[in-house]
Amino acid sequence: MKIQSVATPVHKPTPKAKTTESELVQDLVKQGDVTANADMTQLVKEYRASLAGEAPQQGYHSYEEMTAALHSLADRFPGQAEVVVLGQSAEGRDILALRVGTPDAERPKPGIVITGCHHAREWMTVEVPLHTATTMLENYSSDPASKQRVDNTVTWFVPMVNPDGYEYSRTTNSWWRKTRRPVSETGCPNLKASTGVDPNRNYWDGKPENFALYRPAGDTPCSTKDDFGGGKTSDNPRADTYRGPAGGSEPEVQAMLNLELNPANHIKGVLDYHSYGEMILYPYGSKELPADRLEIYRDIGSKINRSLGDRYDLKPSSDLYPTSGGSNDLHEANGIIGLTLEIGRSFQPDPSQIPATTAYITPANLVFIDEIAARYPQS
Ligand code: 0X9
Ligand code: ZN
Repeated sequence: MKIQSVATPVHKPTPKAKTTESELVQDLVKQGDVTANADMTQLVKEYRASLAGEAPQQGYHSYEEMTAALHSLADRFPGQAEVVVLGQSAEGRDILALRVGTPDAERPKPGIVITGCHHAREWMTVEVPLHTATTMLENYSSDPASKQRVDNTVTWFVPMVNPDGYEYSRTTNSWWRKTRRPVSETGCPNLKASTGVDPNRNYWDGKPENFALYRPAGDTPCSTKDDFGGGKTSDNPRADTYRGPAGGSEPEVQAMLNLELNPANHIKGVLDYHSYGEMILYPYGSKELPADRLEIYRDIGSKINRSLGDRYDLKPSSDLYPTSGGSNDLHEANGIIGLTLEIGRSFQPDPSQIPATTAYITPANLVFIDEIAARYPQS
């Protein structure tokens, strides 16, 4: 008997005619995908796989698998962890946090947020928060330092801030960066509708005094000619760095700000994972940090860097490239320590790299938690 293979239908974008290494590099440069510390060979390999619809999705958690992993941790450690729904994405997926540690309304513990996957294609950034949460909980009863962290802080792990974009990147176009909301109302007659907003350009807390962090002076609405950072924050809905039709317009950003700025949560630090570039970035992306704050960021940042073998570059976000509407700018403006870690040297390393990468990065999270706990002890 002949056994017929039943292949799962997968979407394959039409491969481009141009396939030489140098043409792919040119594409990547033109698209703004080549930044500091790129592993060009690996990046080109990933891009080529993306164009052929062959990105290595097996091994990275899907949204469903990530959801199951968080619930499994909450079930295994009911006294220490709980799954919390922060809000819904544009396509209606729950944006999930695993809250590790028990809040104490009488004597508030410092709140910490560790986020991954604002940007859809940055797959490893989902794995890092998941792995750190797992490690902290699994070591709870054997390692006094783990127990102390879990007991004395409340850490919210949000592995997938942008679940719609992530699933689209995993299944359809692995190079996708933004969210997936259809933006039909751009608010600008001259700008055509498109899909998706860059969530790391959309942050604004609704406070007039912080509006310039979303749209700096001189950047005119509906004009792409004066886009902040030379286009790295754009009013063009088709751009990969589209800031959205208004500050804080996107449900994913609203979900995060509702968590982070709610006084009841006592959030003192946010560590936001991105890829790639082996960098530790501190605010601002859109202006300069005052000296007293700079000192704190340099101190925490260098301790994180030590935990990474001093391999990372510690610098202001604006040194990478200036942007507005970035998460950390709004954290800093609200008195929260906000750092970005750009991990790795490409977007989608082979899944065989996941265990080594997450093990290497997890100490950075533990140092961050310890630093926040030391600076803002339980009151
Ligand atoms: O552009 C971003 O949002 C981040 N880089 S990424 O390649 N992951 O997209 C950098 C965020 C840090 N902020 C600024 N550079 N302003
Ligand atoms: Zn990113």
